[in-house]
Amino acid sequence: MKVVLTIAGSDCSAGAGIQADLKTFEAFGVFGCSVITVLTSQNTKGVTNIQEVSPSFIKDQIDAILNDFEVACIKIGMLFSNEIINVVRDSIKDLNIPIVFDPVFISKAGSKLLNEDAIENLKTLFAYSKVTTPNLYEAKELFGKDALKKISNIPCEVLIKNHTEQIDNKKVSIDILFYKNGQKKIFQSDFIDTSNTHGTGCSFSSAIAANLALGKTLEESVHISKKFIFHAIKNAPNLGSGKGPIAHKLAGEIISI
Ligand code: PXL
Repeated sequence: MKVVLTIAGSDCSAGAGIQADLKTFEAFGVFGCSVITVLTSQNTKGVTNIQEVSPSFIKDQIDAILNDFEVACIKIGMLFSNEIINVVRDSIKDLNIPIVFDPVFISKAGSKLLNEDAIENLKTLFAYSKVTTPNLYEAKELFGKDALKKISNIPCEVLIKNHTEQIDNKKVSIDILFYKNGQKKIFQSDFIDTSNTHGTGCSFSSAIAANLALGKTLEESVHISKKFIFHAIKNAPNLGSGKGPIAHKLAGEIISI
């Protein structure tokens, strides 16, 4: 069985973060391990508090996994502070394992998940990543306001996740994969008008990590993961009064993984 490791934050409401990553890994039949960087208290309405795990304990968690498991892919999510970015970078920089790096800034409910002074430091992780997966807001912060048109001089592939466009009077969800060689590939699905989007970003990135671990190409992984997220949103259980969680297990069954 393939092992995938997520290094990310805990969401006690279990729609996003580590919990969403593990549910996604389970749906794709890979074994998920989890290193927790921060604890968040939150629900579908937003984040009420954040507690950082000490850098040395984050290192202990990463070492414990890497000293015992053959990890096929790593997903990196919420890192929050410079201290956490630094310890994660030190722990992964010499590994020969593909990394899906989700540069988490903000939650779907609008809560801040990264300190302002850590944005530049976050970019140092691109050099160790196979692909980074910002949403449009994060992409503009990281690469400038023209990010959708052009991404250049980034040492990994860049997937800008889920922006909406109007095509032929129909709203669609678009993801754009920018390759290091300048080529790009566009993925499209129908837009679902819903508030059940909590954890869609985390789950998309962890689905890509699971598929890379299973030996799929990046393009195949993005294609399957987009389909997975579409069905997970479509079948969301409608929980909470804010941005509700999605249906990981059911989506896995529907796309018959
Ligand atoms: O989707 C970004 C994200 C990442 N990590 C944690 C989160 C969220 C969004 O809510 O809670 C822990």
